[in-house]
Amino acid sequence: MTKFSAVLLAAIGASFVVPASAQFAKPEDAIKYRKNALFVMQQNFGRVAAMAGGKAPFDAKVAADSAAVAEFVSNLPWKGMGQVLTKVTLKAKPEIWAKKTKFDDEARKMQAEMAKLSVAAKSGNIDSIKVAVNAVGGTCKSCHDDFRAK
Ligand code: ASC
Repeated sequence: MTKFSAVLLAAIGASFVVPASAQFAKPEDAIKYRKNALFVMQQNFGRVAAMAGGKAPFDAKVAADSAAVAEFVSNLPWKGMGQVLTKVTLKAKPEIWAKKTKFDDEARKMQAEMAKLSVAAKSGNIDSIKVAVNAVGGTCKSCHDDFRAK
């Protein structure tokens, strides 16, 4: 390995240990990041929820794949919650940052239920999927009631 590539590799390695707070070039990027992650999660969860609610035909493979994506993406939005921006109107209420422990707890509960949904979807059992979809939906609603502006 040349000295140059060693230095390059070290720099690449270092870029993965930058703290979450330094991850975004500008606050707007953090907002875009969390919104887009929540959007991708909702699209995938919504697809499974539609099947569970009889609004879409049940396709076990699509359900399992979608639930797996929703589970993975459910880990992502929270790194983008570091910033409070006052100059733009957000659906995210200031209470998120005032009651961050409660917010984080609600986020964790959602992730836990989303992981259970992913397991249920892999099993292909529509009844288990229905139960898990309702549990996830409950955690979405609870957090929105507390922390999302209407
Ligand atoms: C969804 C979605 C939500 C939740 C919520 C559950 O699909 O976009 O915000 O489920 O409606 O009550």
